[in-house]
Amino acid sequence: MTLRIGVIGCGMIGTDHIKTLTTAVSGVVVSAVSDADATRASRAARVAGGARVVADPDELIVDPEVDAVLVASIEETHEQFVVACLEAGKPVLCEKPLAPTPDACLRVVEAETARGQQLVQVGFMRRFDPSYVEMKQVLDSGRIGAALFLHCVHRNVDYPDRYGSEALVTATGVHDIDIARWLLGEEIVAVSSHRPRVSSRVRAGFQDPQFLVLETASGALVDVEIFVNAHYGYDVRAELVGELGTVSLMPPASTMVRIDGIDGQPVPADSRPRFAPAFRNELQAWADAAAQGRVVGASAWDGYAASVVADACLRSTTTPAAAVPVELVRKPHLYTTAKEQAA
Ligand code: ISE
Repeated sequence: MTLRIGVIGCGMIGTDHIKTLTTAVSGVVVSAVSDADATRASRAARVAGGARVVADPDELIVDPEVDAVLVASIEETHEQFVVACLEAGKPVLCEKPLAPTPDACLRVVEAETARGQQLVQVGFMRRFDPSYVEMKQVLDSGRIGAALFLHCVHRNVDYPDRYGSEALVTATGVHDIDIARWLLGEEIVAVSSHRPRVSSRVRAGFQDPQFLVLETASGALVDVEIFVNAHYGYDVRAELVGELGTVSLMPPASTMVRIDGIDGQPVPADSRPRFAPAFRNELQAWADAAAQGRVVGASAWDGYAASVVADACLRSTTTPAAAVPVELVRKPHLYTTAKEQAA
């Protein structure tokens, strides 16, 4: 059976997903697209090889020729579209963040819990990146012992003007928050957020860089440098330090350039080349699971938990040097693992 996918939001990431679904994912077709901008929607429909343009996203969700929905519109619209997908009983992959606030994320969790069936996957694509997957395998194998530290670096070349300083945490650092929870397999219980000297290259009033310290339930520490006007390239790094050894990410590179006395690897300009395998694997895994009525990857609960941690980081900037506790609601049974149920 071919899974017919409807895509809401045809900006950079939505169109990139359409291209990947159309050229590199098996068993799917993008059957319908929708965007507030009709020109963008038509362009995306052509990328899909001739998808139907549906002007009203709510109509796309209930369209009988749409089996599953990918939401890549602006984050303020995510809750509304994801809840509509739940009401229509359709699997949905929602770009990160699940919604702009913890309360909005919790409403999605509650809507899904009330339905009693998981349909929501959140687009935390790093969970499908081969280098992070290997890092988790090394940790889970026990070879480096228990995790003590996770050091993360998240640098962008530049940043859209529409984003304020909070977005460094809620839209960018949220990837590192999710990957820390996933890699270490536990919740973050306290955070502190630091606002160091601002780069002189950024617009007035914009806080870049920022630095987060997250503490896990077992006491491991995660630090995250977020710097979104790093100019030289898109650079994501991580080193996991265990009791017996460490494991670091090796960003994919296919060439080594030697010129003018320098030996080096090119650095990509944004996340698309760096995480191309992750996006492809994520979309394939989502489509395969959706076709079987399952959800893989980050759940609505994960989207909610990441948002609560991000929100605590934002609150911590108003109380410098004091750790702010992270308080989650009780995890619904729907999201608990067999290990958690046995405990
Ligand atoms: C951006 O907000 C994203 O969502 C991308 O996935 C991420 O890789 C990038 O660094 C963020 O700034």
